[in-house]
Amino acid sequence: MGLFDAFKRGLDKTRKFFGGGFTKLAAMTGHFDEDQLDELEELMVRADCGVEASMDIIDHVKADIKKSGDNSKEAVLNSVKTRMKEILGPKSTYEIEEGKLNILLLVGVNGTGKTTTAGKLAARYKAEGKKVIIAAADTFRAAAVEQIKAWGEKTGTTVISQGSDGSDPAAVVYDSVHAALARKADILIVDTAGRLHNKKNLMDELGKIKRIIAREAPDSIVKSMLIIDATTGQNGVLQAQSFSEVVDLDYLGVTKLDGSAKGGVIIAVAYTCKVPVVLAGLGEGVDDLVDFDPDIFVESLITE
Ligand SMILES: Nc1nc2c(ncn2[C@@H]2O[C@H](COP(=O)(O)OP(=O)(O)O)[C@@H](O)[C@H]2O)c(=O)[nH]1
Ligand SMILES: [Mg+2]
Repeated sequence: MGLFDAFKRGLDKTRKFFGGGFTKLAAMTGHFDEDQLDELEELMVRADCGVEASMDIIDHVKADIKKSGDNSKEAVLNSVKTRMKEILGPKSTYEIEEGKLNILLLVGVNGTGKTTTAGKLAARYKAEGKKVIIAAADTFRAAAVEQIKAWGEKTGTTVISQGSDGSDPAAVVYDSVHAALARKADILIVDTAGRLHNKKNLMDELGKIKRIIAREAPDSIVKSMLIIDATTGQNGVLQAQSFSEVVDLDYLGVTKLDGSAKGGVIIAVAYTCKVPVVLAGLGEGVDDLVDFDPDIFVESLITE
């Protein structure tokens, strides 16, 4: 299945919501006057594109109409798409550097899909012939270590863990970094805990992990990726804001686009937080992970 079809299938619910509303609006008169543009803005807010981004998009649509005098459905669709693509920015991809140890820290609140994404990424890199190690650094929940171990078995990936009884995540990272160096791994994926009661706690924990990495593997390439659950809508935007205050985020990954009518949240996140979305989770299976592509996303979100 091509990327376009994968997105299209994954974004089915959002597209039906969006496309259905859009068609209904246009069907009234075949074009968009002031009232219908207001309704379009409301529709985008309801698809979780965020109030500010939706207003921005409609402002651009209005400016385009003023310039061209064309307020047909096609013209408005095109303006919306163009502005959405501008907001999302150019395509950006997480790529590992050859000949180095690449360390990817997956962060985010509980249940967003960090562990699942770690498993999917492990499978992806294994398929490319890379040496992959996973650090089971979520030591807060008993089930968490078992869950990541299951992904390790499924994908044939070594998982470094120390048990699930509140042992120190930083110690797991220490062991994992050494295992990765000894085995000349290409990538170490660190599955962290989401449940850290407050910002200071989170900052301390991630700070400690980063210091250990800098000390034990100074030549490694370290990146942080925040995982957001699309079904949580605007909550995801708040998470992106608060995590970017405490962690230097390099990338965003958005999961559960398949189960959500709130795929528009990607627009809201991109508008408020200047970190590129690089991964999209489109299901629970090992292959349900794609590199995010803004053009394809927008084209599959808004189709006639
Ligand atoms: N439908 C769907 N479910 C997902 C996706 N990613 C994760 N999940 C599910 O979301 C739940 C929480 O995922 P998990 O990886 O444990 O989240 P974590 O707490 O951040 O590690 C699990 O039931 C996953 O199977 C996705 O892209 N689509
Ligand atoms: Mg987890």
